[in-house]
Amino acid sequence: MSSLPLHHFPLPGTIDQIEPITLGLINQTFKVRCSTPDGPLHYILQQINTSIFRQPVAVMDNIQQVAAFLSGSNYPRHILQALPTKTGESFCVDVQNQYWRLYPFLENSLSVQRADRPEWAYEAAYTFGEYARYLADFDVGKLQVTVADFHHTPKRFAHFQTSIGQASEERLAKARALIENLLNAKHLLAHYPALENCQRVVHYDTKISNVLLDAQTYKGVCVIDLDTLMPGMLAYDYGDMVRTFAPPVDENATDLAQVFVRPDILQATREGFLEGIKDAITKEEKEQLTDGARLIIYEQSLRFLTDYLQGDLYYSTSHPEQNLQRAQNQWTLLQDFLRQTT
Ligand code: GN1
Ligand code: MG
Repeated sequence: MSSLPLHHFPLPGTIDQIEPITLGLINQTFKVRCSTPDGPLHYILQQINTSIFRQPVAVMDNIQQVAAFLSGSNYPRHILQALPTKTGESFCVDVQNQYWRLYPFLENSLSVQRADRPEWAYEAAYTFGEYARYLADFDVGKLQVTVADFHHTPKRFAHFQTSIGQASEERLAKARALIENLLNAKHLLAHYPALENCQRVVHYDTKISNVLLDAQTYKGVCVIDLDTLMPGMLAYDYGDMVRTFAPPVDENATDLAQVFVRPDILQATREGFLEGIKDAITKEEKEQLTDGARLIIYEQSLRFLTDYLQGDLYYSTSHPEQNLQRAQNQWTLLQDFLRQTT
């Protein structure tokens, strides 16, 4: 950890604690504490995973452009913006050619890992909806597509099909039943063409932990994890909210009896999102939301199973079956969502 490139940043006082934060599946993150005469200050240091974000400079440019746009509006919440390095950049590059950025840690805020109360689901969905509303006039042509075809479900399906041909016999045998199920659900892709008009600024990772909440009031404080800010459709972000808010357990849960859609949370999520975005959503976009959720849940199951069949190249895992279990979990969630919405 002594190799962390903190010397690139003009930090105050003395760094006296660095702890890893291990919740995300993609980037490496550390909480850094500096002791100063006025008391401790905390920061979030994060390495950008360049095997996934192959254009880290473009990622940071998207984040800073959106931050500048929101700063020029009357956006009512904290705007996540990287702190400048000693040379005024929004990131630094270490001796191993790794990219890092530093964010202020927002004191008195917390992130909940699960939407266990309808009020939390409402508040986080409202905050994401409001974010989209304030960005409705941002020219998406200025954003770079840093991960191509991120929610192009038909292409995710095609990768899945390819991965079946590449998998080991052992993994194929273990995944056989789920592979059949996912192949047989291909008809869901018919909803995709209506969702291909990417004219919105989309977050692309709208789990509840990506809205910091006020530690006392649980009101939204800040939208975080902006690496995937890209052009997209509102239905993508709504879909990922449904996928991650609605079930009482997360995608790692293996007790599938616990994987279902909680109707009250689903309703709070929908209401929060629609009240947050207000009249900045069109009738057509509103009609696409539920189809978007179906596709995003289906897609996540495809993505986890693809990774399992490819030997866990993308998502970090703690045991060999984990991506298969995650794919099963998401498939189970999809079944319940379809049951409740058709
Ligand atoms: C990844 O690392 P994390 O949790 O922020 C992934 C999302 C997936 C999610 C599933 C860039 O996000 O798309 O939905 O894992 N991000 C990327 O847990 O692939
Ligand atoms: Mg993320």
